[in-house]
Amino acid sequence: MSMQKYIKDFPILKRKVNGKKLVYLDSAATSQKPIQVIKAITDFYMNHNANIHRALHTLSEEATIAYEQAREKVAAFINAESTEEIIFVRNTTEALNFASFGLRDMIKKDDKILTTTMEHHSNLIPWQQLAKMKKAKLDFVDFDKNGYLDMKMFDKKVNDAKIVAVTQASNVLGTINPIKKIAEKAKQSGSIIVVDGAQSVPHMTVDVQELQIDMLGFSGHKMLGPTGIGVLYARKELLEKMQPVLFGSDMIKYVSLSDAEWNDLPYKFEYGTSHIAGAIGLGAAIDYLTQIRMKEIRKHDIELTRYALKKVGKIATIYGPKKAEDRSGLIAFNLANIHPHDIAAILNQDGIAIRSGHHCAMPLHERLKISASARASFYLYNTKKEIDLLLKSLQRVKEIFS
Ligand code: C6P
Repeated sequence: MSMQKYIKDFPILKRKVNGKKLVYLDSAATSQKPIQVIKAITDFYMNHNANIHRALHTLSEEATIAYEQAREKVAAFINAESTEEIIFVRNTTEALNFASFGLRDMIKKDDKILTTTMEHHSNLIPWQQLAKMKKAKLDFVDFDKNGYLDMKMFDKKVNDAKIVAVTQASNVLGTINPIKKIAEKAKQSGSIIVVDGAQSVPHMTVDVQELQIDMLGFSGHKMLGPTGIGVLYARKELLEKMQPVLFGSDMIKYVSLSDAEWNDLPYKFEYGTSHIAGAIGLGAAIDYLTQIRMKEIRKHDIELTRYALKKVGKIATIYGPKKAEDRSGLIAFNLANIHPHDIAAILNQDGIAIRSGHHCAMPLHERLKISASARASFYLYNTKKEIDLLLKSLQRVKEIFS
């Protein structure tokens, strides 16, 4: 397979777990990191470490340049109009909290916030809290038995929505939602469209201008970058109207004893000392992904997902769309009545890492009438052979419980 040549870049994939070669099928939780990213972070700490935007000495200047170059890479990666639209945050969760509470002055009593029943908690709780704070209404678009969003329901509900908050790819169903269509309708209704890109940005081309979305959140750690760094993209015009959520340090232009004036974009939203090495690591991850090309990564995901749907689908119940083209690179499933934690524990004996539980999507699991699921998720370093090993191990689980 064409991606095979990149496996050697991931040092951790050489290790053994329980005496078996590691098969890492948990990239939707966090991806592994190539040596290029690890080296970029080490190089920063070994040769350039200093705080940014604060001092005139050489190290500080080098650190500032590297940090701002990372912002340029992020802007180019999602085709933002300018770097002013890229806010470095800690992760998708922080991005979506900044989105919701940043909009607090634009939401009033009885305004409608529309989201879906397939959201991760990170794109649900911030909106629940905003709705409670402002006495606004929270409404939901449901999904059908194949895991597709009910677009008729969306069409009906979007008309009077002030905010539409939706995931581009579900971390359980795998469904890739029609964001362009959703954004078009949201625009016609005058709604602000916020997209959770945690599972999409690492796996496919996401062009914010082409999609015409207002905001997008994503995490560096799911796209080969380090933990602790993420991105909130928002259109400049919107960021200008939004309020900061965390206050202090360099996010100001002027401070008196009684008040403060906010800094220019994007710094208005970047409180305290930033995760400088994290941003630089994310920049290196973007270089790596760009060199492979997102189109190729998407193709690889589809190929592996199609194979997994066919193979694992024979013995397990897989949730979400049947067509690999409509899904991101993951399958969540249940195997007979065996608890997903038992499945994961036995797979771990075989060196296979999967996730089990509610995957921070409790309402989605309730909607499926299950309490938990097992999930295998793929990235560019996974192979069909590893899916064969997954299947073999799942068969062993079945035998143990028969
Ligand atoms: N989902 C998973 O195993 P953070 O943790 O902030 O980087 O990402 C939150 C998040 C938001 N939206 C979606 C769709 C996600 O999948 C996630 C993270 C991980 O599924 C950890 S719960």
